[in-house]
Amino acid sequence: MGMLVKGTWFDDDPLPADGAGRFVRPDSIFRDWVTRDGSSGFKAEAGRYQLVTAPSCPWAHRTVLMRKLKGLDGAIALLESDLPKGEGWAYSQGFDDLAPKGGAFHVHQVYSAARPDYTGRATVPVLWDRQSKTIVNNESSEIIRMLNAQFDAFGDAGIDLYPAELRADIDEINAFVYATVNNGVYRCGLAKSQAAYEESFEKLFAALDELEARLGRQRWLVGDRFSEADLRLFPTLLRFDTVYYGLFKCNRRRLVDYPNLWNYTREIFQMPGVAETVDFRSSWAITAGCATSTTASCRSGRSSISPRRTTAPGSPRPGSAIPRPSRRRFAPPQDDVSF
Ligand SMILES: N[C@@H](CCC(=O)N[C@@H](CS)C(=O)NCC(=O)O)C(=O)O
Repeated sequence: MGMLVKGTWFDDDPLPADGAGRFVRPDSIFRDWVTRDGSSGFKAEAGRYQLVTAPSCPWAHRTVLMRKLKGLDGAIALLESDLPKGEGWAYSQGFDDLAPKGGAFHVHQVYSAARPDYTGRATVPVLWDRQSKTIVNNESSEIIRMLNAQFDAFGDAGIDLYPAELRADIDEINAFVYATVNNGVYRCGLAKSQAAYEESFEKLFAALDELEARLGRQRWLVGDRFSEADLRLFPTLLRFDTVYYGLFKCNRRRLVDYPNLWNYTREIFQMPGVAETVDFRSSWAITAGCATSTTASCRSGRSSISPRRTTAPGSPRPGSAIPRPSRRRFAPPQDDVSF
């Protein structure tokens, strides 16, 4: 995947893991806030901020969804990766004085522009301040909170996906969904040991069973309305059968095998504006490290250990019967998978 070391791009980087082989997601580095009144140093203004994303990334998808649902298309510019990954996320165009170099613009240019000696991954999403030419924030859970509440002068102030009376419940379910599902699929796919994979696999499917039961009792995760909790679960469910079932070996059941979760995902997909934010083809191809977003010819992983997985899912169709693996299959993660 590659990373920046003191502002210079290196193609190789270690997959972060603990001693037991569990994938450990690095913390996001840029954690400033845009506020309505500008007291944070970053005032909410139309045209001032640039959101840099990639269509395959579920974390970036959250921010694109919130921007769309809040009607902020005209206020916050969006740059989505539209080229195969090279030095990380790549784009056919840059913005302002951040221009393509050698035929492509890369998100790592945003990081080194903000902090010339930056060491770390160049992840999306990024919220960039065009005025002070720096990154405000690169943590999706915080960017969506800002878009939800701080830009009401420029978007739909009638929509509040994190209302005060539901915050405690939203925070609680968010923490559960993040640990077991959002990040859980990555902990399956990027585990470096059989034990770490099995641990995350069991937690993931126990959580999906619990969410399935919950959605049998209520239409939305919290209260009786669509909230930030639903917005955060949706990008992972959307990619489950096409990406995580096969690529990350999350293969006990498909999403279509859970009637409530499947209907819930379809309902959100049909909400006005949501389908426009979805790109299934590049979600699979780019996550898998494919050479282009429109072909299925992937680079092979460099691991010398052969995957033992024998069953590949076809294109999932509701109610279709596909061969199930008789047991969970672990395979070392590909080294060019995005996380
Ligand atoms: N905690 C971050 C995680 C973002 C993240 O890890 N994004 C991945 C893509 S899904 C990324 O950009 N990885 C760097 C790469 O693939 O080159 C957030 O939620 O914003």
